[in-house]
Amino acid sequence: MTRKVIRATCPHDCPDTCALLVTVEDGVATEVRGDPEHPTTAGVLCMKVSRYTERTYHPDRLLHPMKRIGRKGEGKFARISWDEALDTIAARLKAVAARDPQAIVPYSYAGTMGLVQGESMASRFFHKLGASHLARTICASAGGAGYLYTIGARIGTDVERFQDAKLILIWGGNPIASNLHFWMRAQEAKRRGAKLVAIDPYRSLTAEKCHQHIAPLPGTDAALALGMMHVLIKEGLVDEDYVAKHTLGFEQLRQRAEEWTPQRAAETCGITAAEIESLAREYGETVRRGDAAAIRINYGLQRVHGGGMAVRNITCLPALVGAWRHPAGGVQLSASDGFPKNTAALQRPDLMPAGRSIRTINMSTIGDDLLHDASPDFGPRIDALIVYNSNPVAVAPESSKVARGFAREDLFTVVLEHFQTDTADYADILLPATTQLEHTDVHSTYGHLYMMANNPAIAPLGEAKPNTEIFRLMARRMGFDDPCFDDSDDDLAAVAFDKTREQAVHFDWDSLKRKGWQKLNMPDAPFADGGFPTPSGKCEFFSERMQRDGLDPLPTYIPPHESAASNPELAKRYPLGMISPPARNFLNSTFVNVQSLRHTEGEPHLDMHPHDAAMRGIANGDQVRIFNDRGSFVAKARVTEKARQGLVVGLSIWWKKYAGDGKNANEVTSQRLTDMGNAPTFYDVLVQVEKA
Ligand SMILES: Nc1nc2c(c(=O)[nH]1)N[C@H]1C(S)=C(S)[C@@H](COP(=O)(O)OP(=O)(O)OC[C@H]3O[C@@H](n4cnc5c(=O)[nH]c(N)nc54)[C@H](O)[C@@H]3O)O[C@H]1N2
Ligand SMILES: Nc1nc2c(c(=O)[nH]1)N[C@H]1C(S)=C(S)[C@@H](COP(=O)(O)OP(=O)(O)OC[C@H]3O[C@@H](n4cnc5c(=O)[nH]c(N)nc54)[C@H](O)[C@@H]3O)O[C@H]1N2
Ligand code: SF4
Ligand SMILES: [Mo]
Repeated sequence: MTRKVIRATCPHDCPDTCALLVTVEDGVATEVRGDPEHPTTAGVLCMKVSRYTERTYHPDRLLHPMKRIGRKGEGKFARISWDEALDTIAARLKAVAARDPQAIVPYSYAGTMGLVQGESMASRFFHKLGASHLARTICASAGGAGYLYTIGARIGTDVERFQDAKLILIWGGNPIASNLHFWMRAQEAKRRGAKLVAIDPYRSLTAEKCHQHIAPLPGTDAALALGMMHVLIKEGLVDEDYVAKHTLGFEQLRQRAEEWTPQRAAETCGITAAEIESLAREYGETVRRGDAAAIRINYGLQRVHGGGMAVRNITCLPALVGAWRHPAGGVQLSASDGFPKNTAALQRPDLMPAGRSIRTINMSTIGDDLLHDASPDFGPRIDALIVYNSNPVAVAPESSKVARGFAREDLFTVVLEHFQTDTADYADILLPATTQLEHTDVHSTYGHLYMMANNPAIAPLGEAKPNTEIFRLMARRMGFDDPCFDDSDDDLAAVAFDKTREQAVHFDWDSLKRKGWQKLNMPDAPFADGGFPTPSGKCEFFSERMQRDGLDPLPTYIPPHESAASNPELAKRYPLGMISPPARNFLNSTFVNVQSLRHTEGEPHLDMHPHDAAMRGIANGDQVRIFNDRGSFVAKARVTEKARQGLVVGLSIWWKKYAGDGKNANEVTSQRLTDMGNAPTFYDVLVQVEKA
């Protein structure tokens, strides 16, 4: 028997980007474990990925190209050859491109976060074709925008420092489920005497384990942060020296914060003024003592109308009190801008047809866009869609419209997938893609500071091919002869990071492949002495860029699109707020088809407060229908005080075909967008619930 251990990387859309060791026996992957030497992974994987071989060798893996033989959405396919698949695709795309290549739209997100199997060869292909651009907004662009206006780049406190903090605010995140290796650091901080505070409308697994849980109404975090600023300024907890040297607009901020008394903020947030006062005092006093106060913002709080502003306001707090002076202080939303990605080398925007402006389709409104006719504003109707690394029919908002769009008979749809997902059911041509164990990749991350390598552990299963290879073959069929379409996956990985930039001067693909991971060159406390990468070089309490973009240049509160306070008319019919954050055993919609993980989640649930349940005659375990004007879905009620009164929680994202009624939470979510970043508002939803 031959036995080897391969260095790999978890490809999933998770901040932890774990270093994996894959055991291969006689060409078969038999075990996937966490690398004990990698500092953030520390030998630990989440349940999902420790079961990785179950996913890779799943009996439902797509192993051959297929063409649709039933109705769209029905999921009936027949096996075809790669030649037939590629010939069909090339013929259809050429016909559409002859009219207008912008009628062709790529649709992809972070099924894999790899820089090679994500947007490298695929982007080259679409650039050369002159296809529409896709704005990849579905997850993080609202919070990202708020952070960028304030701090200048998505750089923050190193996750490896959090154990040294004395106070950690876990704000809009559920790290036990979705950021486990940060939670391990927070636990270590707790053992060393730190206090952990969760700020979350739902008593999540994480909130249950923190010392304190503050439960604001969804979409009101911006007001909470303003109330904290009010207290910090009024009680003299501001670091005047830091503010004078490294921030912009304090005087205007002071006036704005003055309006946000703890009473006013508390009313907006549905919590008590005392909670806001004591949180602000504890935060300010921790820093004043010379200890570290750290904030981990996660994306849960920015999936609402004012999500960008909420992140912006929270991001002002560390500069106000000087928390950045300590390497364990400050804030982390994302670490992604620490990585000097060489996007131009990977994606080759120079291949785009010269002198033509190309429209952008927002992935978060794909429902409306697929149903849109040609118009001068919109451009051509979407005639062809190529989906990879994403499952829009399950994950995109206002799903009934998404499904109607995908069902259009005149739309040509190609899906590259591991499994026959809800989206794959609508494909005209379905292509089998390799998993992380079968292909090469290189990774940046958004939760730690290591460049990561993924070596293939096993040969591709069946006739599966890497995304890169599929786009190479499609390029050849389209007659694209630029030599860049011959680049191998190793060639692509070798140019992934820009070695002229300080953070990655030591990047070398051959050695990274052998070692598995390598930390970026980054300062220990990134903003201890200011140096913010904003236009002013300061943390911008006042932002001219925001003013230019038509936003309030100062921290403010933007109410939800749908809440009892902001839309009382709608709330008469649909009185309950609904959020649908990630379930622990799924990763977005990935893993829902892995039986052991699905069985752990059970079935689609809806958590609701005993009072809200009793008013509707609903008992624990009843099947309930959740509905609004956009649609409805069915789930099993769990009557629990984890959901605050007035709020229901449906952990997600279920494949529709595994739900009793063939629907999921996105039936009721809306396509309305956030205040900045054009992101979806998944957690800004009003519904009614009744016994099914
Ligand atoms: N197991 C698992 N891990 C995952 C994922 C997964 O699906 N499953 N998804 C991955 C992806 S793509 C992402 S983007 C990250 C997301 O990871 P997180 O940012 O941690 O986001 P969520 O888990 O969506 O939300 C975290 C918490 O935010 C709360 N929340 C909802 N609305 C609000 C609000 O208005 N204010 C506040 N303060 N809190 C609110 C929710 O109740 C939830 O408990 O996780 C990644 N990791
Ligand atoms: N209601 C509700 N909706 C949400 C959210 C929510 O919290 N609530 N969260 C939102 C968020 S944060 C996000 S990020 C999006 C996520 O939405 P998506 O990015 O669509 O994520 P997944 O659902 O995990 O789907 C990824 C797909 O990519 C496939 N895949 C993985 N690797 C490869 C590969 O190498 N090649 C190919 N061809 N395919 C591959 C997987 O099999 C999987 O089906 O969903 C959003 N939707
Ligand atoms: S999903 Fe996240 S926690 Fe789980 S192995 Fe991957 S990177 Fe690590
Ligand atoms: Mo996400």
